[in-house]
Amino acid sequence: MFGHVFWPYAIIALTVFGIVALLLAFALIRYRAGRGHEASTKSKHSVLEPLYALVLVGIASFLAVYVANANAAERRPLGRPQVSVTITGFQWCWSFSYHHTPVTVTGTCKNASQVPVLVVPTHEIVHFSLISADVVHEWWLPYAGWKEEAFPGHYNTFDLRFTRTGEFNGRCDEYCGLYHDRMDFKVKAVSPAAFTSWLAAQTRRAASRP
Ligand SMILES: [Cu+2]
Repeated sequence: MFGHVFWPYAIIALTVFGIVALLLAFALIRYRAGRGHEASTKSKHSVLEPLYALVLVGIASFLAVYVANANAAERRPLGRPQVSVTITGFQWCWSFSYHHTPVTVTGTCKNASQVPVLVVPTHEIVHFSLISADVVHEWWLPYAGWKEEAFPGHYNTFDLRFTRTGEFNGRCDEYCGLYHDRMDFKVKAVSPAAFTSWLAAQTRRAASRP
């Protein structure tokens, strides 16, 4: 995840803050008004000021490249996916369609029992394509540390691998209208064998539907 980005940022921020605070304290004490001191009439320092700007550009560029790299690493596909799911956000719930099957799970989100459950296998690569049917939503699964915008007319894709079984709560994290607050979902990670039999049962159910 992005955890490793925190410390370089924190160290640089604290160092810059420390230097600025020390310089400020030094200037306040050393140059405070007193007998024999005349206020300076200089409006700029032609060597130091460009130097500040250069240091600032240097630090900002380093951080920008560093974060862009971390982001690219995070988004790198994990490999050939075993399961692919299209997630569609709509006002105000979600639907999950499993590729190469007739299985689609759609919730209404009208109450806690109608929240859709996305079943996934553990230890396998699950590929997601995320889209919206109307306005911008955001698929947020805190357990996986993943938050992704759902745009109308454009697929955002990402891979996740769930390392343990369990049920994890997720929700829409982009204000999307009246019932945005109801737009929850659950991810249920089960063993690959349990996933296969779940998918087979759902496929049979979908096939027997008139
Ligand atoms: Cu939403």
